[in-house]
Amino acid sequence: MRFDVISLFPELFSAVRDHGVTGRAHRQGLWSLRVWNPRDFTHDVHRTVDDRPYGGGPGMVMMAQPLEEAVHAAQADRADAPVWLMSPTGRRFDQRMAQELSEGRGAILVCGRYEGVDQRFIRRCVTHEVSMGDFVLSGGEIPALAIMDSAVRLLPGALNDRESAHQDSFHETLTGLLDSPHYTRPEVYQGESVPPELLSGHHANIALWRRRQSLALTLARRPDLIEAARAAGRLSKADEAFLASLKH
Ligand code: 9D3
Repeated sequence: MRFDVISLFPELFSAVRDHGVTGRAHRQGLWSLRVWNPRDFTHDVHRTVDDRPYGGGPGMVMMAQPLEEAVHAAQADRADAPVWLMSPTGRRFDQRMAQELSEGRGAILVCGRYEGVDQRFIRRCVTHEVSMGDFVLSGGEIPALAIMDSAVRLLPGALNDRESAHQDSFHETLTGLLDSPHYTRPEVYQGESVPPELLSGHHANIALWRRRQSLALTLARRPDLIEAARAAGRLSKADEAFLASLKH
């Protein structure tokens, strides 16, 4: 898999190339990364990449030409790659999109800065626009890092056996429930004990405790996921009885 990133801040991408699960996968040759700076595709002495918006208003707009030339450079030997623009007005990125991305050959990720990018670049070059959600960032770099992280960790061989034991499409798409709480040593920390169910060694009781913790947490924090699980036929009679017991 290969990612090409278009960004005014190329140094940020060492985060995903050099560290953690994605760094290890990169060293294993499971994916590669090339970063292109639009400033290197300017033709004026000031290396201008932005200008004032037509029609007025606050902030600056990224010019089409340096972005388009950077995309063309990235496309030189992979013209078929989808071009994703990181945009606050894009479709919200989710686990299904991560999964589909990980099954392909990669993408060209374009990171905007300032107030936005010239619409003619979007029309001419961009195939998808994606957002991380309803909060304001200063640019598309952190979304691009998140997208690469989410896709690379799904590549076969990216996770070791222990890391991948828990990974499956049910747990990792939003048809699942929220995870139950985790505990590790020591058994008593600052006077607070691990829940006795987890110390019992009784596997059926442990599974029941975790299931109930998941159901209660999901009902409290993400009732939409309870509804989705119910609609998908993923709640048993026992689950429904437990959920009903929480309401009084
Ligand atoms: C506060 C400025 N906004 C005025 C209505 C527009 C705006 C322009 C540019 C807001 C953010 C940005 C920079 N953000 C991104 O490039 C971005 C982003 C985000 O801010 N939130 C969630 N996902 C993304 S993807 C790219």
